[in-house]
Amino acid sequence: MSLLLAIQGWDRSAWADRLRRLAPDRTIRVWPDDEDLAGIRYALCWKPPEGLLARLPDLEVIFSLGAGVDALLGDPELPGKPLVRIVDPDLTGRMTEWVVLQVLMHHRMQRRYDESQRAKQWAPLDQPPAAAVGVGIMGLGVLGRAAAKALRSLGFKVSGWSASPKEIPDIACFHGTDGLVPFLTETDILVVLLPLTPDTEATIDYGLLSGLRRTNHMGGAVLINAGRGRLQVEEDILRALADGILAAASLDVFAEEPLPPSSPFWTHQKVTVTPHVAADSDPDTICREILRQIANYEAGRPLENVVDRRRGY
Ligand code: NDP
Ligand code: OXD
Repeated sequence: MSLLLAIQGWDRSAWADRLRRLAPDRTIRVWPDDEDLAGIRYALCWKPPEGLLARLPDLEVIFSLGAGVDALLGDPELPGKPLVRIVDPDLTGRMTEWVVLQVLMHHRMQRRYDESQRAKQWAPLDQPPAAAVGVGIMGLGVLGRAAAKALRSLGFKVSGWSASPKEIPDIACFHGTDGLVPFLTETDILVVLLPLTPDTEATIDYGLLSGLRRTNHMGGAVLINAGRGRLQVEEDILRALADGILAAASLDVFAEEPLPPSSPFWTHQKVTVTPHVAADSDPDTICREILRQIANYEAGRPLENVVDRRRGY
């Protein structure tokens, strides 16, 4: 019985090498090199081609190599086997780093100091403390909570928004449609860490951005999105930047990836672009985690972090 690696968009040889080294007693097949799909019990996937998993007659468990499962759930032929996603301290720590980096860059007005430096201008700006700034996190799951706690420990006024009610010490928690407006009203810097589902698609639109607080030292609200590109309406972000509703945006994810050369985000003065790297899946860490889960499963213990297909995350 073997494992299949089905990866698009990442370096599959790095994953295959690592998995073979960590599981020398197992047969590792790699799509598309291996054509024989019989005998595969476990599929380890990142954006596999649609319909591939439906062709595995012996499949028992689908493992996502990332935290988000929108690409897998978007496969109309996805088999109804358990779908397990990544929850791992390494990935969580990487996301926390990226979010804290972006929040501090905007709060400390680093982009303006970069401009001053290039112009050889010694131009100090008024700097309020973190406690004067509201950071609102959309999505209080594994990644949102960790980022919220790190930002709180830096002194920011942190709030969060989720589907169901939450209680997190020192963090103002809002939920559902009714909680959205009060959540936005207190938010200068909006951090998006939602999963992409039919309910969350295109949530970040002009109307939502207009609800953010803009009377702050940054000259407007700030949007930071590391969730998924299709959560945001990209032309609405550009309009909000042009209208001064948004002072700046940091975007790690886009509706089309890689971001096409024609995208105005590349050269926009107020936009920071990173190429979907906020929290990379490290092959060594993730393969170890999946092999741990497989060992548990084969010992009759329950799988962890199984996706609730009804909710879509
Ligand atoms: P979780 O499933 O742990 O958390 C998701 C959160 O979103 C939950 O708090 C959930 O609410 C909330 N949520 C979902 N739907 C809604 C809705 N309709 N309204 C309000 N809140 C909602 O996910 P993670 O924190 O692990 O990951 C979040 C996302 O981050 C991933 O799905 C992926 O898209 C993205 N990601 C991006 C990476 C990158 O490098 N850019 C890397 C890794 C992940 P509730 O708690 O009530 O269920
Ligand atoms: C993930 C990602 O979902 O890297 O893990 O986007």
